[in-house]
Amino acid sequence: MLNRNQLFRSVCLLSSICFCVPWTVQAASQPDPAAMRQWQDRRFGLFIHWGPVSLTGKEIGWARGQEIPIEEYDQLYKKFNPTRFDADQWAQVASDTGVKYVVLTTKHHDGFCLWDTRQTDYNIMNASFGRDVVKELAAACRKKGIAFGTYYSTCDWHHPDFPLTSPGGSVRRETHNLNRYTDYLKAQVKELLVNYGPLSVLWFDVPQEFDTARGQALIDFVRAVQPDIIINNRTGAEGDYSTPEQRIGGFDRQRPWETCMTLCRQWAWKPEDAMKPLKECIRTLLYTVGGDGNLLFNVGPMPDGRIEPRQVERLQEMGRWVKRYGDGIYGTRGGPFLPGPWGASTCRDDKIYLYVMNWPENGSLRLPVPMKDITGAKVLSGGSVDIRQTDEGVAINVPEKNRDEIATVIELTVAAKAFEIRPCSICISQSAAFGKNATASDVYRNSDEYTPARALDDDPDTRWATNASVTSAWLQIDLGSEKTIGGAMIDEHDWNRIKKFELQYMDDLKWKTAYAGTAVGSQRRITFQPVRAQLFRLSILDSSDGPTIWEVHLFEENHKP
Ligand code: FHN
Repeated sequence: MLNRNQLFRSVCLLSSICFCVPWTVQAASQPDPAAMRQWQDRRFGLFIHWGPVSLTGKEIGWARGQEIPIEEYDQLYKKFNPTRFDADQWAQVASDTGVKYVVLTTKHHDGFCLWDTRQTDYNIMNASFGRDVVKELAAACRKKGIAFGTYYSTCDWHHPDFPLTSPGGSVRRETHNLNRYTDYLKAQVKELLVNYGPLSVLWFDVPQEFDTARGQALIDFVRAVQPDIIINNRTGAEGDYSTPEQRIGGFDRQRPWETCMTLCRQWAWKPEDAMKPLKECIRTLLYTVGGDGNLLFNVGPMPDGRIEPRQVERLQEMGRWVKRYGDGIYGTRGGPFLPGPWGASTCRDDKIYLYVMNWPENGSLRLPVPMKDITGAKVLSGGSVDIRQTDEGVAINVPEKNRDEIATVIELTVAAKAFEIRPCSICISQSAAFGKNATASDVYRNSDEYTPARALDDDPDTRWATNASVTSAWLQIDLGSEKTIGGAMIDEHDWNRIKKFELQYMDDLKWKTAYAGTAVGSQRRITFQPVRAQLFRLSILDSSDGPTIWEVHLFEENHKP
């Protein structure tokens, strides 16, 4: 009895031999919905960047013609003999890490192929090593029940037909043939699909010279060979999902996305490379899944074939944490509470998982949902949870001794389907200005990155900024309704440019002063005679240069700043 893989390969082989299936048959370029859902449910993958360049400790592809002369780079494979490569060991590391899929660079921009390809001699079978790495790793992953996918660089600076060459594709070849190169690329991709498939994903990259039409034709070609494959957005066309790189994507439940990020600094092996601490690794995963995305976390194995022991250890530490709290990671959707300085949340069916990373100074976290919707709460990291209704929603707290340094995991049971709760933000500052409508007299280059809203988002890493040489400016806050405000916190960038300011409120259509001051500085807290208004304004009357503010918090009279 053929298993799925054998069946898939025999159908491909049969159709390509007996029925001459026109490989260019027009196929739907949309992903199979079930396959897309399965890809999203996996949530966490391991990216592996490897090749003969690991002998040098320099960056794969980019070092060619840069730190390493092209002729020298292209001969490295003859010395490449990773005798300690053990695909089962890599698959075990993947399993220990808690990833549900692996993506290996089968061909990076340098054109070297890690499988037994018939399209070029520039491949692993002609290296000292002489073993089919893709075949061994695909088999080892499947043995572990881990989905296997392949990275395949759209650009190829080694191939004589590709228009661009090293360094970095910055040199245009005098003679080239993009159509012939595209045929080469398709023949290789078909080898990967037919001989090593079915693949979970085809991860294309750096589509230099590939316009949307060429990219979409490539997607259709791939989907004609394997209809349920998932393809990223780096063929030149949109593909099935977006790929924010080295950063966590924004909250987005509409279009699937996957953050790809390195555990160290370099994608390929680099001795003594800086490695991310465990807390950062796990919070990266939590913020990613909390945003409804996947995380593809990268390692660059050593030239002897091992994944560096300290990196294995870090991945296994991650895996132990993920193993404990995976219920809120795999098979969930992001939200309903938007990621923020407080933490992140995921949901599935009637469950919401809160990953609380920072608690408000004065205790409870405020969830902007009615208490009646919450029928249960438990701390997965152990201990008790206090949950009660307040006039601003549900207040939730966990005793300090039960809080987890990386994230305190609270599982809420709700009356409705959690995914249907409208996504909303959680404020940890208790500021009445949090998330409110903000306008300003000046915004640095009118950039979204520096809008006045950035000063009301509770995020200490975003700020309102103004243009250079601006010496006076204002930031106006509309609370939406009248509130009685008796305190504020203003956190100025440490450039400390502000020399004179007022906190004003609108009364009887006139701006009046609630507080007047000189320098602001870092996290300046002020109290004043409470005033009742809907509109408030930070009016900067004198500044040595464009003022810039991390946060403005307004506190109602019964809250302490
Ligand atoms: O140039 C590559 C880089 O080497 C690495 O493969 C990353 C992974 O997403 N992609 C390209 C840079 O965007």
